[in-house]
Amino acid sequence: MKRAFITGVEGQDGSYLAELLLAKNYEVHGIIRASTSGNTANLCHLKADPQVFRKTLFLYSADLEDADSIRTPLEQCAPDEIYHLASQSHVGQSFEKVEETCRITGLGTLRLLEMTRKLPKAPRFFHASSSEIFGSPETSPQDEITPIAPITPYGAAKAFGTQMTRIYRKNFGLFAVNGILFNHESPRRGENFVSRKICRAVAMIKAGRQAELVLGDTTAQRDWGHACDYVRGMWLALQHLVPEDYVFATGRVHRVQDIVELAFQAVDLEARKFVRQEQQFFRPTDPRQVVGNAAKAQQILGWRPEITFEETIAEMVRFELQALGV
Ligand code: NDP
Ligand code: GDR
Repeated sequence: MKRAFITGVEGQDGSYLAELLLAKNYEVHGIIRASTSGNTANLCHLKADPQVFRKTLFLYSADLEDADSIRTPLEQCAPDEIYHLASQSHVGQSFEKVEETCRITGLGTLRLLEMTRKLPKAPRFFHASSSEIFGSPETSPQDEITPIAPITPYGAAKAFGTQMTRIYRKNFGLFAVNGILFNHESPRRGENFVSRKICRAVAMIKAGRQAELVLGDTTAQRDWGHACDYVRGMWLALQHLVPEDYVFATGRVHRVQDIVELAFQAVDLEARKFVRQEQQFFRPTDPRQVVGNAAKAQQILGWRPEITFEETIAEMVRFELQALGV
């Protein structure tokens, strides 16, 4: 039985990855920070399962900002694979919390790499890197050799973690991999990310519990996939013979406005009657031309996204309606 250690296990990706690994007969160890501010519902079903919780799934309270809190469970677990997903992951918030973002997302990654290197038997290491490392790139689509040129504090922190992961691979011989992940969504997405914010608001408006949806830049474009496809990519990346970086993306680009229209259509409402824009949700800088080329992951790992943008938004709206009993 393989053992995996997941940071950020209670987040969107961490929870799907835990399910995937448990289904593959892994023993899964994950850390959750005591002062969790996010979605604590993602692991409820696993914690409630007596066949799983504390049998094959073990959870620890630990914080990336406190190296000692991580070292103990990491050493106890002695993992075969580490999936490093914990992060201050909100790009907009990174403009307000610049230093905190760099400490958690940048320095936190370095701390974990250093601890990993010192384990008696170094495990394989996956770092959740991001398309944000490319900023607003001059070439499209982006791939593994697109220059790193972040334009947001979050992007800069991820760029540091990405480069450190490469340095530990090259200089210390660690089996360390960057998955350069483009946006991916699901019903488990944090509520302040745009896809979830829209789908949740649409359900609330349909239920008569909310009057309007207030957004920032609805012309913004992203390459949006489904989280389940991306965690499968993470696992595949660590099974390959040699450690390499991979872009995970759909190669298709949509506007925020496309999510708005699909979500309102799903409940037979006219978007223009309920949506307005407000300055507070616009960002000082926002990447443009974000679209990934996942040809390398496809060729080497046999990875390709299976769930479409349209299916993802439909699933998210359905989930929100069900949660409200509509
Ligand atoms: P989430 O924000 O859902 O999950 C991140 C997790 O990290 C949360 O559970 C959070 O806990 C935890 N965390 C934050 N700070 C700390 C800390 N100091 N110590 C320990 N844990 C901490 O992100 P996703 O699941 O969406 O993304 C997973 C990873 O992939 C992240 O690193 C993200 O930056 C990256 N990524 C995600 C993409 C996406 O589209 N989803 C695309 C590109 C990269 P808490 O509840 O306490 O905040
Ligand atoms: P992003 O995702 O910044 O790409 O980071 P987010 O869903 O926050 O924004 C996507 C785009 O929508 C625009 N937007 C709004 N965004 C939010 N959150 N709220 C709004 O009201 C709103 N209105 C318009 C944004 O300006 C942006 O252009 C995600 C995160 O998961 C990161 O961790 C990850 O690294 C990147 O994706 C790739």
